[in-house]
Amino acid sequence: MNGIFLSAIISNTRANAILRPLGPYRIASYLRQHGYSIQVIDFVHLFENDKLLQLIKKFITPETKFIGFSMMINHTDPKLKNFYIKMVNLFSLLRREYPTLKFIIGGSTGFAWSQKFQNGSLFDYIVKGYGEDHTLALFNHHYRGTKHPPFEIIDGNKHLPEHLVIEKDFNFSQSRHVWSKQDCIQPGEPLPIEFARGCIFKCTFCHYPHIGKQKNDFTKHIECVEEELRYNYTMFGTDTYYVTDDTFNADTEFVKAFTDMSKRLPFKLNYAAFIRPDLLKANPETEDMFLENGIVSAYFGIETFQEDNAKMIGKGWSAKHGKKYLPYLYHEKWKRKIHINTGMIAGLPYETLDDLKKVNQWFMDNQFPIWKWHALYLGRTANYYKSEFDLNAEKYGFSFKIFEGKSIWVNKSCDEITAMDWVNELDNDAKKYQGITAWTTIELSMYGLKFEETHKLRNSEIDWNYVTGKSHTFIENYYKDLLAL
Ligand code: B12
Ligand code: SF4
Repeated sequence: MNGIFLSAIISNTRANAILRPLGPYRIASYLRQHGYSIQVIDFVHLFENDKLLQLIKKFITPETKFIGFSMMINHTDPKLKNFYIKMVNLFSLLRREYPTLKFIIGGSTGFAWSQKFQNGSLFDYIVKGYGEDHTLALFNHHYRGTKHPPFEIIDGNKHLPEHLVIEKDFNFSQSRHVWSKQDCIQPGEPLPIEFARGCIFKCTFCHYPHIGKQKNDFTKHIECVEEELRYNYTMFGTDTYYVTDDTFNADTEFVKAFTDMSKRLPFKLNYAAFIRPDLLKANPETEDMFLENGIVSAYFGIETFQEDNAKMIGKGWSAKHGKKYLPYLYHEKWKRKIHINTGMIAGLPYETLDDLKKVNQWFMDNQFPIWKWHALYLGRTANYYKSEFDLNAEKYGFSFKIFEGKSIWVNKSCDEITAMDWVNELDNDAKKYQGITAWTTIELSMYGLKFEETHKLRNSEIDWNYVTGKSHTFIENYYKDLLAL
């Protein structure tokens, strides 16, 4: 193998959730298209150390020059401490045993490891942002002797951020993601898929750097989408997807083309996606399209119903129309056929815990299946992906203080630690009324649980022992398939 990439998505609620991240596979597929052999070893958090090492060593050959790691999690999350230690120990060991290999980290939070491991002590390269062109340039340099791609030195590490111009080869709109036999997709497994990159909005709390794009920039041609869906169905029996786009309905024309395409497919498509309800309301014809095009679960980032907070984060619509539109859409228009998952933020300055408890009550009274609280994240330390809040915190009424040696934000109603406590309390109060998240309904479908059933059940009514058994079997089969390659 030329490169081996390790990856994991760790659910913050279920240790054994089975979710593939798209990023490392996109890079693997692109490099394979350029003649490199790449092995992704996924779900690394679910393997015991000796098994993981056995797998890695199986794929290290005299041709191997790169070991990669893909990260989407916040590594400072105390719940992920054990995983963090496991990966640091693993990479330290690999570096010692294979001193000539290059170690490379990517993914939306990969850069955050730079500050902790300075001067190339754990990784030789840090790829920041979308990584197809940079990673190909690195491979070409090390295998084919081409020019080294430009980099910046930060924390003594070599960073390859998107903004450093290199020769552009990757064309997203016409790109075709190919899942390979090497990826050991299990029969009928749901897969992540992307149709567009970048977001047309600019929310002030958002840490994603590609915001404020024009409507049609970086959207895939519908023919490429159709080809990919047909291929996955033929090869792996996959008919169910996690759509990773930030706003699936950013472009009404795309939603229309997608709906028409879904009807041409030789199977019934199912998917979950992030949808903006303001765009649905503004384009009511799309409300009907979603009843026809296979969506089973929609994720709405409402964040707040409070007017000043909503204006401040750039989602004024949520306060103005959210409480009227959401019940109409879920109960009347969609007749509960589409599961709605709402994301809310705790820690914005104009709401107290009592106010948020009333919001909890509103969701219960209106019989929504699931809403999730997230503590506002705002920080000064990360050296990439800065939100408008991070950059201009004082302008929005935030200041910072030190708590247990760490800088945390403070505003007039709470601070970062209090907001996290609020999230625990709000989640606890809501738990017994809630069902499962958009992404979990997709995962559970591969264990034979039907959407029509899981959407009606409360979390406590799901047979989690059965689910855990099935996810163990999944990992065992995946492990055997990797060994058999
Ligand atoms: C879909 C998604 C999810 C899904 C993933 C489902 C699935 N099956 O994939 C779910 C809902 C599970 C999820 C969860 C979380 N997410 Co999320 N998620 C996204 C989203 C919208 C898209 C990610 C994606 O797949 N993009 C498409 C792929 C192709 O892009 P990519 O992952 O960036 O990969 C590219 C590069 O990073 C790089 N790359 C990736 N891996 C590797 C590896 C190597 C070796 C190399 C060289 C390069 C490389 O190359 C890839 C191709 O260009 C992003 C926003 C965004 N648009 O990026 C947020 C985002 C990544 N998520 C975020 C967060 C905060 C989370 C959570 C922590 C939320 C929470 N509080 O629970 C959890 C963490 C999950 C975990 N524990 O691992 C933040 C990260 C913020 C930050 N940078 O600090 C983002 C940016 C959202 C935001 N606007 O703030 N997420
Ligand atoms: S929070 Fe979502 S809608 Fe807002 S800018 Fe970020 S990706 Fe776009």
